[in-house]
Formats: sequence, structure tokens, C-alpha cells
Amino acid sequence: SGPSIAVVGVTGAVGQEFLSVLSDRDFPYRSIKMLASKRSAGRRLTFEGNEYVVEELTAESFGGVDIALFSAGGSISKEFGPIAAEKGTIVVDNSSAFRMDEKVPLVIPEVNPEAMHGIKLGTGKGALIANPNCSTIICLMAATPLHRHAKVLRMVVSTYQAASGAGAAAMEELEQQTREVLEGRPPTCKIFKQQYAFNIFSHNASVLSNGYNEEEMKMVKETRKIWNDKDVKVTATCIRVPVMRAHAESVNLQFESPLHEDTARDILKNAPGVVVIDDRKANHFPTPLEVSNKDDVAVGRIRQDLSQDGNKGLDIFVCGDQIRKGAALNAVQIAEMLL
Ligand code: 11C
Repeated sequence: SGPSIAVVGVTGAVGQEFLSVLSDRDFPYRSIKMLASKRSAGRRLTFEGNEYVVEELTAESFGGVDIALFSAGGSISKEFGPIAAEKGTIVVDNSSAFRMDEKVPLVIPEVNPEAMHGIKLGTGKGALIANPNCSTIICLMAATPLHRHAKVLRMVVSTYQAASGAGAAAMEELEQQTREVLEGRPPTCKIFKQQYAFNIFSHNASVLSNGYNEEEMKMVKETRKIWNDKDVKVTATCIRVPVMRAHAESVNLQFESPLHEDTARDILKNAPGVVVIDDRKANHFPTPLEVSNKDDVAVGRIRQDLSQDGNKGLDIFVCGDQIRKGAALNAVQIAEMLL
């Protein structure tokens, strides 16, 4: 019993994680289709004890499919998302294709579940729902509970983003380059134009005419949409670091009302999907390794921003698994809300 589902881009890093998360959370389904590009079609994979053959994604793939989880890149989503929705499928799309489309809800279940209002299974009506960018999800998981309490007026974010955000091939590149550099060989650069191992660089997304890159502007625009607050000021600097699969972010918040760090710590301790790691004595705070393969986003370094008067500023440091809460888990949680 349960809906019939399809996973689009099943051979990718997020596609594979969709399967793990569905299994971990005992997501009910009556059938599951594994879809990917022609290149991967025919591959066999085992899921929950059953063997599946990966099918080529075509316009005919969605007949009778209730929910499709998409993570195959923006152009595939643009082409096949509307076709699926037209056929009555509810599409949860991990790409940036529809995020800023006014008609498409952009959802973090712990933050703005109300945005999905009116989308229901079993009505025969398809829909598109967008999964936010991973850096936005991870940031807002921590910032939203504080925003609800004291209203964020301005947010300054600096990210330290993992290889996984650029896909499985980038993760392989990091591993291969690390080996090559340690062995004194020149690093092979395929995904990134510059050496990645033992280096950091500005995020690989295109740089726009305002000097921000696309990843940074996603944080600005998506936050406004998710918080339904066109006035919130957000600025971001996004950096790629040689970490495998979890993003870290330094977040500086300016509030309308005072918010004491002790209150903030209590709020975060009680926030769903958030864990506080904030041990000043032991100098133990969130790390990408500690949150890897975990569902919760970790928050620490919770401290009053000395540069702001009247307890109206806070600094926090956030880490979250990019493939899980930053992508697959968030999408599956959206699908769960449909059940
Ligand atoms: C990264 N967030 O970590 C990016 C890539 O809009 O879904 C994912 C781009 C997106 O590199």
C-alpha cells in the first residue's frame, strides 16, 4: 500500500540518498520506479531486497506515478517536471528550476509547511514543489526558530561548502586529488577548474554582474520566499572547501527585538531537526564530519554579537549534511507531508 513513486536521477549522489532516506524512514509505497538518463538505463540496483532495472526517463515515465522525487539537474527538471505534473504526479524537485516560480511552493517542512496548502495526493491533480538549495535549508533550519522569536532584519552568511554539493563526480575528484597531491603527482581537475584538495575557493556557480555568484543569490532570494518576507536583508559569501558531504555556515543575525544568547540556546535546543553542540569549555562545536550521514542540523558558537547594541545581534555556526537535510531528506519529508 501507499503511493506509487518514481526517483528521477536515481544513480546520482542525491538519487542514491533518496533511496536510503526512503528506506530509513519506512516510507510506504506500492511501487517504485528507478529513472535516469539513457546512459544509466539498464543498470541493475537492489533496493529493500528487490532488484530493479534503471529505466530511461522519458515523457511516458509518469503514467500512474503519484509522487516523483527529482534530482537530475535543472534542465531535466524543466523538461520533465511539468510533463509529470500534467499527468497527475506530484513532483518534489531538488533542482533550482522552479524555486522562484510564484506558483511553486518552496518548502522546508520544519519552517514553512503551510506553503504546501492545497496540494494533496489522491485528487488526480499533479503539482510541482521545490526543495530549496542546500545552503539555504541548512541556514534556515537554525535561523528560523530565532527569527520567529525576535524577527531577523539582516543576515550575513559565510559558507564552507562540501564537494557533494557539486555531485558524486566532485566527491570522487576530491578523493582522487588528495591521493595525487600526497603522492607528489599533479592533481586531475575535471569538475573544478582549480586544485580542490588542500585548497579553498569561491563557489563554482556563475558570477553575476552584481559580483555575487548564483549560489549566494539563491540564499538571498530563497530566504525571502521561504520566510514570506520581502524585506529581510541577506548577504552571503559562498566558498567551496575540501570536505566530503556536509556544509558549514557562519551566520550573523541582526534582530528587531533583543534576543539573549541563553534564550537563543534554549530555543535551538527545542527546535525540531536541530541539535545544539556548544561546549565552550571543551571547545567542542559543530563540525561537518560530526553531522555527516545525520539528519539533524547542528548549531553552536551561539554568542551575542559584540558589535550590536541591546542584545540585538547573534553569531552562530551551523553544520548540516548536504546530501541528507540539504537535499534528499528534505524532499522525502515533503513527500511525507503528502501522505
Ligand atoms: C552546492 N548548493 O553546494 C550547491 C549546488 O541549486 O540545487 C546545488 C545547486 C542547487 O554546490
